[in-house]
Amino acid sequence: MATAPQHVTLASMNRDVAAWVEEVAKLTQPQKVYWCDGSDSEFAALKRELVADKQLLPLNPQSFPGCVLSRSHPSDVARVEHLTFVCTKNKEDAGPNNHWLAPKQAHAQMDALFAGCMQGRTLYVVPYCMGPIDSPFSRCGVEITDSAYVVLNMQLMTRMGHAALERITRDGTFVRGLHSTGDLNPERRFIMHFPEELSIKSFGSGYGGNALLGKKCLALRIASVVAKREGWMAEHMLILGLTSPAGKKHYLAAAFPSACGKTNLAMMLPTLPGWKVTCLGDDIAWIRVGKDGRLYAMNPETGFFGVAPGTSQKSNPNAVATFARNSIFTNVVLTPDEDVWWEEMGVAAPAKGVDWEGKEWTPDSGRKGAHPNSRFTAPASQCPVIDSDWQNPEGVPLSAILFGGRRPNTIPLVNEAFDWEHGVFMGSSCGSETTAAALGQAGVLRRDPFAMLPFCGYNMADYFAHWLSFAQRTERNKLPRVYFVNWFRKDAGGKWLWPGYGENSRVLKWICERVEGSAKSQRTPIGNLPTPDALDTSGLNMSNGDAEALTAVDPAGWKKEAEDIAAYYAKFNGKLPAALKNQLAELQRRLG
Ligand code: SAT
Ligand code: MN
Repeated sequence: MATAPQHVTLASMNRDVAAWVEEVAKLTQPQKVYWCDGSDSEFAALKRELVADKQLLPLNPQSFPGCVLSRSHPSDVARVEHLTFVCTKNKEDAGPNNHWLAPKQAHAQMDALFAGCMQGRTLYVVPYCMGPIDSPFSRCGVEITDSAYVVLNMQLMTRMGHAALERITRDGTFVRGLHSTGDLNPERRFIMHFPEELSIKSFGSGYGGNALLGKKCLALRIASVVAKREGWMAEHMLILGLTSPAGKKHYLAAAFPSACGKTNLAMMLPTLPGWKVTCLGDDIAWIRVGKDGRLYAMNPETGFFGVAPGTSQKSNPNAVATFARNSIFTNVVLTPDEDVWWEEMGVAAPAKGVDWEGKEWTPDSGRKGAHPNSRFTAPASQCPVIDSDWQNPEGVPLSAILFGGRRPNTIPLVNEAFDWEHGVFMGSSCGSETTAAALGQAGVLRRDPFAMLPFCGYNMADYFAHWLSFAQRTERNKLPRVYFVNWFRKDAGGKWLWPGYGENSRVLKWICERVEGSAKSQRTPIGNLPTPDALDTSGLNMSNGDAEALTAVDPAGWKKEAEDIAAYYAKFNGKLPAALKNQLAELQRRLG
């Protein structure tokens, strides 16, 4: 670990940060305070320490060089939405989409938990920058944490350390994030956001979205509030580049709820010959109107925090290459060769191994070896198809925005919005079956507008209005086209109708050709759908019935869908923008 004189240098760089660190240390009583400089040597040293301390297990240096395995507390495996709060002066500002507490009460409750919680532990000071250090659109934070695991993950996921602290000093402002794993007691676990003071307090969890405060807490919940005020957008979206065989390139952003395949789509290997996908980000996009009037998207992160189960050479070869070195695996199986394994990895299960809870495990034990929400943390720079512009301080111009979710029926494979307002309507009515990424029952349909339900830091009705406002912020023809996609349709027997993964390039191709004005579509009551011949299904051996089911309107299903959206809209108590009410009424009228 770095030596004391260097800490003094970092600590003396910014008086505001130092004063806050001192105040927190007084409250939390750590054994020592360590300022992170973000260097490779610091990362390596910290990893060595944790390995020596048995908090991390080193993996096989031949097959997974520089990689480690972490096991969480068995109760600490996912985001905890019921324990996540937005604390604003007025309850109405947090909206029906957030749990709310008055700031004063929230601070009192949290400070009582933090009092003395770092005794015997190290307090790490983690200055970080979301977005390229040199981008005017980036935002900085400082996370104080007592978890070295969090420090390592922050090092992979953000621009962390010395350069970030310099930028904070230049900016004169930063988001304060205080985190402690506490005693990991689920009864004493809360994630609180104070958007009006630009601060976050998180206690009792070491899990990604609860503990890596730059990610969902800053880059989505806090940033969404700042973005509303400043006229930009903080979105739960991947960003990808799509290049056609003719060499024409378009950038797309896509919002899907957690664990619905954003990482897979973001770095997909297209099956269609001549098409190329390059990746700019897999989870978060900050979007603003550029000088030319188009919407520009930037990924504020530097790594991928992806779901492990289901990630294989077949489903996502680029992810497999990305996490092959210098990565952290959390809650997966350890094999006797000190490799990692998980369900649907595309590799035979080891005859015996150690499961995510650290217990001996065999494939016939009747339980999963890896937790369904087990994760890899890997540097984006190692992605074989990382886009050359992924760190462009201006971001990249978007040609299309996609929304999607897990919908076994009714929702077609791809549907193009008539215009911006219709696209916002599509985003606002996103629904998806729940997954293991959040605690709770998986597999039930819930409305998850813009895939932002767990991440929008203010009243969702105001958020809808903010989205609508972009039609006034630039010329309409400069706005990206909007699409709703659904890779998850099933037939009556429960079989997937669409092969997904690399075959999704067929849908991207249609979208790309629509943007360029060359692909055919048919106007239907629900949107513009591909004509039967417009979607390239060559070589898929799909039955006509299946192809038809994927791109046809199911009027009965859609009437039910519209009713369900109406019921959802009712939650917004008259605050819902009129444009969306009209969109719903128009849809119902078109359905007859
Ligand atoms: O744990 S995270 O919130 O970062 C991942 C996710 O649920 O999207
Ligand atoms: Mn996510």
